[in-house]
Amino acid sequence: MRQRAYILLMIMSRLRPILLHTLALSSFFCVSAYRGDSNLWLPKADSGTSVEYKGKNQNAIKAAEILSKHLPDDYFKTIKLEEKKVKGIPYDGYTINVDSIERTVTVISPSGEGLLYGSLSLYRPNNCKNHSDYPRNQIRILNHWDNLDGTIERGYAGKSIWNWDSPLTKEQIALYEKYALANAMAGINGTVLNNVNASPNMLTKEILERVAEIADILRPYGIKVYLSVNFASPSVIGRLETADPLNKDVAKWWQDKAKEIYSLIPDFGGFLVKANSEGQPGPCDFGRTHADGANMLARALKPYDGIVMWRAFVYSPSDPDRAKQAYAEFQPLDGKFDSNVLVQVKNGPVDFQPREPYSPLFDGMKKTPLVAELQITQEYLGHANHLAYLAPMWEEFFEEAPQNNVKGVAGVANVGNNDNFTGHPLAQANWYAFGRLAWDPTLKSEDIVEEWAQITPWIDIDEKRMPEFKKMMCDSREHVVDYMMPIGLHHQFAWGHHYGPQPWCEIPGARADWLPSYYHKADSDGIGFDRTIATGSGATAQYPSPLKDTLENPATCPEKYLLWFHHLDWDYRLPSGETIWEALNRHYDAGVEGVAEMRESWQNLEGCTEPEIYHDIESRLLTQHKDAIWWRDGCLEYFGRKANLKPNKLSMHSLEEMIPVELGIDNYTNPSKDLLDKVR
Ligand code: GCV
Repeated sequence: MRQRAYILLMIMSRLRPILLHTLALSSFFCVSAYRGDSNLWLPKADSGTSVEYKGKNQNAIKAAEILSKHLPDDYFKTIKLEEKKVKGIPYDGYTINVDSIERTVTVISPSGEGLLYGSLSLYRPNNCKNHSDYPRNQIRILNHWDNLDGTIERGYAGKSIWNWDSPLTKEQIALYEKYALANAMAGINGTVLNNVNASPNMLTKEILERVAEIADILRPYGIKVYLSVNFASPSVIGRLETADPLNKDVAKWWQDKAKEIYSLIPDFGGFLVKANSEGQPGPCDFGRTHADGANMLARALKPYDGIVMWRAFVYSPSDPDRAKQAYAEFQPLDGKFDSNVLVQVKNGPVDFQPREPYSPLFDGMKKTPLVAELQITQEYLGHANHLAYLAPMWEEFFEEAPQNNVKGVAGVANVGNNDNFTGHPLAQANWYAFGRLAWDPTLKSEDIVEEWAQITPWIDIDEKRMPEFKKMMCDSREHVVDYMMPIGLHHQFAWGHHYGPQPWCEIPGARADWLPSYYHKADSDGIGFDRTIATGSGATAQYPSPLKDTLENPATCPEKYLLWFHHLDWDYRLPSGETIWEALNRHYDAGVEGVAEMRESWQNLEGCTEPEIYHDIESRLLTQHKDAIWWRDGCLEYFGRKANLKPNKLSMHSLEEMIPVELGIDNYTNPSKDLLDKVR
């Protein structure tokens, strides 16, 4: 869109003067690469402290090494690490005793991991005090969707940090150490190195040797390495004629492979498997069940204490409701998995949308340990351009979904080889918050973000400005929901790369459940997906009572999930008295307004980081603001045309302009500001 028309339209729509001012300023900013914020939340090197540790545990030795390089608190002269059992402290928990007279801190734990976590906890603000803690989940794991060619599926911070081609260089080792310490400080204890859309070549000898090198670097930091495996590996790299899990040769192939892996990596964690999903091979190709497949792999890993995390992200193209399918396929298998299998379930029943109700499998799998899968990378939340602090979303999930059988939490990583690791500098907070919530899901988003800001060296926010920073961060995800898909709308994204709105998307021959119209079902009468038992797909029946009944009735269904579960007339009135159309307008406008407020907050926070980072974030917020307007106009213009209604505010973009917009990017790319300014 041409600049003059753009400004004219802005004036017409009476947008805030601040927006006009900053949009005009924007063309002067040119953001270059910088290295300033690559230190994540790691402590600064200084004189360190004197440490006493007499044991031989590698994690405790690492803790002692870190403490001797970085002083957690200059009041204390000595830190003692003691490995011993303490009543009430589990294996990887710890307790801290402070002697203020002797100026000594003692970290006590039954394990080296506990000593490491206890030691690292001392770097959190005001944490050199008597306290105890332990991880609520045994598995706290990143899932990298990194490919062997260096690309990262849904990765927006550059290429993969893993190197598969040659022995590691000094720089790579230093990078992995930084990654490992950052993870350990957040409480993360595992990492799956490669994409769930796994190449069979991942299990070749050459690659496994590289995996072993990485595992050696991460081990002292308490981080186990895991791999995603391709279920057809025996017939691709093993040259067997089948990958049927009930075939003896296939089972033997996996047993031999496990033996080979453990000979290289004695503490290898296990396998993550995406099977019979989005074209990946799996046991169903041979008429077997997911349990048959998972158990066969689990038995190969069992002698070494390895585990299988088997994903429940499945949906066939033909079913009338994608949201019901994982439950329909997996719930009947509850109780049929071996003890070292965990079923890994995405937080919501569709796919990492800005807001989803929780997956009913968290209710339905009563006899199976589960791993809750969250997405840290922002596939559906504006990639690395939009500020969306995700802890509030995860907090909502942990509060709403039953956690009885959840033994692990997995996060699809937002880590790449960009200087700052995460593309958007503030997206580092999501990586950190993921780890902290995996450790203790009862922590509060606003406390985590304050803690993160206080320990992150490239950011310096005084007490006076902290409330503004916290508000900006904590409100950001709700703004995204508002300007993208409020009141339960979902999957209105552009085809393939999922950046920007495309409620109008039509691709000849495409799977229906990959198209926005499958989800919004907007027509001249109304909008929304009817998932009720009474008249719709019956997805509400997958939830237990009384929740089922609450969701079934539009009068009691929470507004945030209304169009997820109901198809409602345009003039349907919410309890507030608003029609659906009015409520949609209110939310979309609030989303745009919310981004304008975040930009104002960021201006008020100027000086809290070095200018280069400040301007980078400022520029990304401007892109987000333009994108929010694009989203609002795209959705309200499109739905308004269906409903024969006009948006409340004059749009800045017409549907005729927006429909032909093509970003032309792949699934590995964050669209640049210049590209977006050119095409949208
Ligand atoms: C790794 C969504 C994403 C895919 C991803 C898949 C999954 O469909 O768009 O990129 O594939 O989820 O979680 O397996």
